[in-house]
This record gives sequence, structure tokens and C-alpha cells, in this order.
Amino acid sequence: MSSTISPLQKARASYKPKLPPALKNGAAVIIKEGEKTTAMADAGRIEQLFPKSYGSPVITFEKGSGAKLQKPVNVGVILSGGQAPGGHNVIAGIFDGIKSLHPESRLFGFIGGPSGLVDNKYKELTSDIIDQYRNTGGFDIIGSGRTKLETNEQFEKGKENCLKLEISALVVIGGDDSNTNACLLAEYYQQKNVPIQVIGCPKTIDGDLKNEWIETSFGFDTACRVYSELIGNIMRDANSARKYWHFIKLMGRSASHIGLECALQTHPNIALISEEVAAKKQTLDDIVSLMAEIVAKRAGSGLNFGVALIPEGLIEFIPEFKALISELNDLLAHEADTFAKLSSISEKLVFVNHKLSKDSSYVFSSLPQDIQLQLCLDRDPHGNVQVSQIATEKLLAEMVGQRLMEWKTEGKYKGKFATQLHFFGYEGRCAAPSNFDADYCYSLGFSAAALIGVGKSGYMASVRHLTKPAAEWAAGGIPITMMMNMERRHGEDKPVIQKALVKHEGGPFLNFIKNRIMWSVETDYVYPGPIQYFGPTEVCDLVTKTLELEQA
Ligand code: FBP
Repeated sequence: MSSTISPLQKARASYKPKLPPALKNGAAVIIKEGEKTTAMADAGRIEQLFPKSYGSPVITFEKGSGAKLQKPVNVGVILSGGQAPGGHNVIAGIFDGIKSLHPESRLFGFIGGPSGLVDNKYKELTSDIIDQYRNTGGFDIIGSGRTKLETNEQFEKGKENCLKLEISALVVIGGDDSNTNACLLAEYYQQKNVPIQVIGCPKTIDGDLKNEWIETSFGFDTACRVYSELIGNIMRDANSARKYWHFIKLMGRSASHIGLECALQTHPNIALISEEVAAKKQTLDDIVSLMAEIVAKRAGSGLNFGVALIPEGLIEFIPEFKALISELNDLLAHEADTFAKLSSISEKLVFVNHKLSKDSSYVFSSLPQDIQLQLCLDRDPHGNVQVSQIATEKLLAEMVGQRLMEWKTEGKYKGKFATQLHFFGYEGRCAAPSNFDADYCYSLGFSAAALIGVGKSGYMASVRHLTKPAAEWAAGGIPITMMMNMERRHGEDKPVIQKALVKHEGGPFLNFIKNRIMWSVETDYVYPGPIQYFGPTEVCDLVTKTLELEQA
């Protein structure tokens, strides 16, 4: 922790996050259990793979106090994957929650993500440490990492390290893949009668870990507010200078929730939604034409400027690229050694190109070399393409520029097209959590503690009714297997939590399509400004447009 803290950080340290009513008296709760559950899809396979965890009921915490623990509990916590605003408040919530179960309970943070558990790198998180991090952004209290916890050897090492510290419960704070692995770990320990509970918490700025029970992942709210502030600032510049088209790529890996939310907050002239591209089977050429038409139309009204939002994962949703990436994933998984041994870039690209099917090779060959290379970069430990490293905004700006040149030659377009390129991702991942994320995260951590208190494992902490004031929030736990289906990863079928993509029939998307034509031709920009932490509730206690419209 730095020796100097900003005035805002100092003032923010005393913010007391709000809790759902059922947790107001502490984490010793009374629970209500629902019916036996199934899985999102492929129920038979999931049941086979998770015989102990499959079918567990949904748990709701009820108002009133349950029994406190007779003995203190030692808990381990892991931050997994990309940073998301509010992680420190989840940890503070776990800490305060387990102390309310028994004042001598202890919290250990595994350092640097899941690898900390395997390599026994940890630090005890005492109240002095926790107090310095309350309501702050970042994951720096213990660090995060992308190591995949999936082998029995790792599970065994984790067991040994936990038992040495007398840890009887682990909380994994992560996205869909990390929570999938938390469930594998929970199942393994239950099958081997290892007395360690495993609880997950839904984290990711991408907003794609959500379903009926998990209304949103934490960090999405704050990250989208930061990006929307920046987009609004750029819009005001674009509208003042009137000479640039700004192509802005927005983080969010696969789903376009971030792009959609930012579009709803700021009203850009163009916002591409990957899921729509996939549904309409739009080719790269279709997308370029669509964008060029909007540029030309605005130019026709003398508006040679604009703002276009491009979701990070777009390329994976364009059908011809989807097929190419899937072939590349399998190819690079199976031929990793040969590929690594090739010394020059051109040798690597030729090797890959020769192994591709005719159609994919055609698409691959049509791309600039830098994009070809970006598509062949190392996958992340979960087998995903690292889409944040693919310069889609550059590719599109160049292709739209070329299309407009052609139209100019044909006399169809007379405007000017100068671009500025941006990529917003890291700017928002560690921002100080908004009031919403500060409250939500603390409540998630507290719920995780409550689930530990009632002896549950293989559950994800859940806080619902989020568009209402916290005084009406409902908290509980959802069996992780309930959110799973089978998907192809690294060339194999694996059980994973189903990713939530943008729904075409959902309120946020319907609201967007109702307005986008007007936004494209007019300059109807909204300037949201920075997140407000102090002041009237109507500016400080907002929820995302996505949540509002989903629950409307
Ligand atoms: P998680 O799914 O782990 O929360 O990561 C989110 C994310 O920010 C994505 O939006 C982005 O594609 C990725 O992480 C970038 O990861 P890294 O910083 O490791 O390159």
C-alpha cells in the first residue's frame, strides 16, 4: 500500500457498505432450501461429473439470527482472473462475516491467484490490512492470476496447504471459468471426504457471468461507468472539433454487454453488438459496409465526425472468423510444440495456413499480417484467444476508409474521414468501486461467509433484486452445477458455467435497436461524467441501464 493516499480515498475509507436485511445481524443466518436443481443443459453429463454437488437446492437467507459458530473458522480467499472494481470489498465482507460467526475466525489470502494455493504463498489478512483496502479498487491486497485449478495434483497440494493453516473453507472470487474450477474443487473434496468447503463469488467486468439467480457480476457497473465517462468526453471533443471519427474498442472478451451498456449510457453513432453479428451471420464485409454507410450519411449532412463502439470480442462472432478461430484453437492446442519450435514469424504463419481448411485459409490469408499473428498468439490458460490483443478497431478503421475511398471514386461519397483509435479496458478494471459495486461486493463477501457458516460447498454467493434499494436485496447461495453445460475447450468437451451473451429479446438490446438509427444520424450524445461517490442519491446510487432494462 502506498504511503500517500488521495483525499478521495481517505474520505471513501469510512463509507459503510449497505447489506441485505437478512445479513444485518451478522453472517449467522437462517436458511430456506429450495427444490432439487438441474443444470443449464447437458444435465446427464453434469450429474455424472459432479455426483456429490449436482442437484443441491438454491438457498435463501431469511430474516432473523441463526446459530453462531462454536469454534472459529479459518478461511482462505483467492482472487482469480482479471481485476474488477470491488474485489477488496468482497474480501472485507468475508472478513467481517466470519468474524461475526466467531470473533477468533481468521482469513488467509492466497497470493497471486489460484497458484498461491498450490504453491502455498499466502498472507494472513488482519483487520489492519483489511481496513486499508475498504472501498478501494484493484486486487493488490493479495494479487490475482490466471492459473487454472483443474488437476488432482493441484487439488491435493491445495488440500495439504489448507490443512497446514487449518483452513476449512476457500472462497474463489472469479469469472465463469474460475467458478467452474471452484466447483470441480468442491466436488473433489466432497468425494474424498476432505473437510474443506469451496464457495464462489461472481466477478468480471465483462458482465457475462449472470443468469436468473446471479443478476450481474461485480465490477461491471463501475467499469462501464468509467468507460462511459471517457466515451462521453470523447464525444464532446468530437462534437467540438468536428473532424474525427473515433473508433473505440471496449473490453469484454466475448459478450458485448459492456459495449451495449456504454451505448445505452452515451448514445454513440455506431455500436456493434457481436451477438447480433453472429445471429445475422454478418461477414466482415457486411460490417464494413454498414459502418461506411453511416459515415457517408453523416457526411451528407456535413457531419464528418462520429463515435463508433466496437466490442473486444467482435472478431470471434463473425461467422467466417469463428470457424477460423475454432480451427486455430484446436490446431494450436494439438500442435503447440511444433508451432513453438518454428523460429520466424513467417514460418509460423505459413505452418498455420497450411493446416487450415480451404475456407479458413482464405479468410486468414485476406488479413493483414499483424492481425494474423495476433490470432495465433498464446491462448490464455482457459484456451481462449486473447481478444484484447487483436486490433479490431484498427482493422475496421482501415477497411471503412478503403470502402469510402472506393465510393469517392465512384462519386457516391464526398466527405472527409479521419480516425482516432482507442481501446478502453485497463482504464476501468481497478477504478474505485461505485456505491453499487461497493455495496454489492461487500454483500457478496458477507453471503460467502454465511454459506460457510451453514456448512455449504459448491455454491456461489448470490445477491438479488439489485435494482431495488439494498434494504430490499435478497441474499443466498446458488449451486454452481445449476449454471453449467458442456462446451468444447482446448479440443475437448468440458463442463463449464454457461456464459451469458447479449439476448436479442432482452430489454437492453431492444432499447438499443429502438434508438440506434436516430443516434446514428443525429448527434444525440450523452455525457455521463465521472462516478460520484458523495452527493444526492440520484447521482450516486445508480444501477446500470442493463439491470434496469432487464428487470423492467
Ligand atoms: P475475467 O474474465 O478474468 O474477469 O477478465 C476480464 C478481462 O478484463 C477481459 O475483458 C479481457 O479480455 C481480459 O480480462 C484481459 O485479460 P489480461 O489483462 O489478462 O490480458
